[in-house]
Amino acid sequence: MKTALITGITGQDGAYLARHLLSEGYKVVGTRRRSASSNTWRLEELGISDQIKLATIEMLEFSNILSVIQETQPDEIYNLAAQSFVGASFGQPIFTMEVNAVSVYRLLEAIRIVNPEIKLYQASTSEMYGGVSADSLTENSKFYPKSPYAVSKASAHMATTNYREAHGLFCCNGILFNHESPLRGAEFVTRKITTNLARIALGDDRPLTLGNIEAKRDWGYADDYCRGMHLMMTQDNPDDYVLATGISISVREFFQHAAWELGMKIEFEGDGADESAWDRKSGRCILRIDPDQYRPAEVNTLIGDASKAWDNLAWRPTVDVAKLSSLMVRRDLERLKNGQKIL
Ligand code: NDP
Ligand code: GDR
Repeated sequence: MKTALITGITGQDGAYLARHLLSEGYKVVGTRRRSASSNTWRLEELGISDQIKLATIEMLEFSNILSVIQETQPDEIYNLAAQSFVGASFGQPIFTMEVNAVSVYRLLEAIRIVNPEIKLYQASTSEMYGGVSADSLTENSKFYPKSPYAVSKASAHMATTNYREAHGLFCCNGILFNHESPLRGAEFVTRKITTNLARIALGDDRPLTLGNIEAKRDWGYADDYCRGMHLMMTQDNPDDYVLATGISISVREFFQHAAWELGMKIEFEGDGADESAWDRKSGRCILRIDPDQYRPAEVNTLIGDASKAWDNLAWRPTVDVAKLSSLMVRRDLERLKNGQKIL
């Protein structure tokens, strides 16, 4: 039986990846940081919390990382732990760099010390391309990070490649475009839209507020992408792969898809920061623009080309963005109807 160590098990991807690896017969050890209250709700929602051994890792502590790897003796490590919110990284650049970039060195060095045969998956991101204007981004596209988050991830990406080349470690960068699900953190824009529209559909008349609704993203389904992470780790040779759907739509369009799913009839009024959206069925304003949500530097459009993953890994996304928005908003509606707290 192989053992996988997943850092960041309490996040969206940690939950789906853990479920996938369990179904593949792995023993899964998941790491979370110390906290006064439990935040394992995603593992509970997927019904796998009792099958995972939890360990505590604070990614800023080298000795902590080293001792958990020594105790666990994993075959594979999936490094998902990160300060993953782009918006917050502008206010916490040094912390973001420490957790997302310097900690990858901590992990790589710990692997070299404990057992250089341990494989590493590093959670890289389409944000590294940031300001590159290209119709379709591949593993060979240039990086142009537009936030401290993107700079930190580009740095971690290059460190991972360097350890593969310099020390012969089996490490892969998964360059994943945005992937969402009903387990997505509520601060990310897709889930912010679906939780708030569900609340509004149940009668709450406070409108949703968003920042730049013209930003376009290539949104896929997290479960598909976590399957792709595992495929990268089961190849004969380590390599980097883009995972994306190849379709990009705006925040405005995602909002429309989710609102239509709830039977709303949307009309937009005004421009820029004065724009609003109305549900003509209920006559209520359901969206206002909040300039405080604008980012100091924005990534306008991202579209990925996952041809390499299609060809080498036989990886395919199974859920398009319309279906994704529908399953997210329906799940949030169900949660609210059941009196569940939105987490
Ligand atoms: P989440 O934000 O949902 O999860 C991040 C995880 O990292 C949480 O478990 C969090 O713990 C943990 N964490 C944060 N800081 C620390 C720390 N200092 N020490 C230990 N653990 C820490 O992210 P996702 O699951 O969405 O993403 C997983 C990874 O993939 C991240 O690295 C992200 O940057 C990257 N990525 C995500 C994409 C996406 O679209 N989802 C796309 C491309 C890359 P806690 O619960 O305590 O906060
Ligand atoms: P992103 O995701 O920055 O792409 O990073 P997010 O959902 O936060 O933003 C996507 C786009 O929506 C715009 N936007 C808003 N975003 C948020 N969060 N809240 C708002 O109110 C709002 N209004 C408009 C943003 O400006 C942006 O253009 C995610 C994270 O998961 C990263 O960890 C990951 O690396 C990338 O996806 C790929």
